[in-house]
Amino acid sequence: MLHGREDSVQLDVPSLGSLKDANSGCAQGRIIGYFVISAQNETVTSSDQLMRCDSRVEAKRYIVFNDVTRTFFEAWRFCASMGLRLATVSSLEESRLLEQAVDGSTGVTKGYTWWIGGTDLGREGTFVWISTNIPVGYKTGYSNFSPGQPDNTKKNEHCLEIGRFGKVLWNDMPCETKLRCICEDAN
Ligand SMILES: [Ca+2]
Repeated sequence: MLHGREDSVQLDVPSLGSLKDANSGCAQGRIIGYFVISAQNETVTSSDQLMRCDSRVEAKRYIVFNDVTRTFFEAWRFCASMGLRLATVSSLEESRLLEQAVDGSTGVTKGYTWWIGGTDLGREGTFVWISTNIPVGYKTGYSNFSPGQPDNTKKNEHCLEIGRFGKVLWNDMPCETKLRCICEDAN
């Protein structure tokens, strides 16, 4: 996987000018990493700029979709089809932002539940954000499960929703359940 990433970088090495553009927009950390690899053949200054950018707080926007219900994997692909990704939540600050997005969304009704991007399908009890391949709580320890969750009811609950046991508290649910979903734009 890493090899593939490096290949893709070499196929599209950004010019110094485009690196500066990326820096001014403060692209998400994952992409900054790609640029740093390819920047090593350019100048040290571009690498330094990108590192400073990476240390900033990422701008993140949650987009709540209330019209159509989808399975977890349908929701995952739905977000990707718009250049977004299924929501990830890595801090209390982000969880508050998520709550604001839900409260401010159009057509929201009491009892609605939404997929976010966590799943433990790979290994029971170990949740990963499918959107970023980063383990839930990685480096932050942050999680926001409802008390008693995840409970893996009938040993068939492997995807994360919010809304069932409190507005932004997490619960594991069967992945084939059809729910509304929340995407994010972290660029
Ligand atoms: Ca559960």
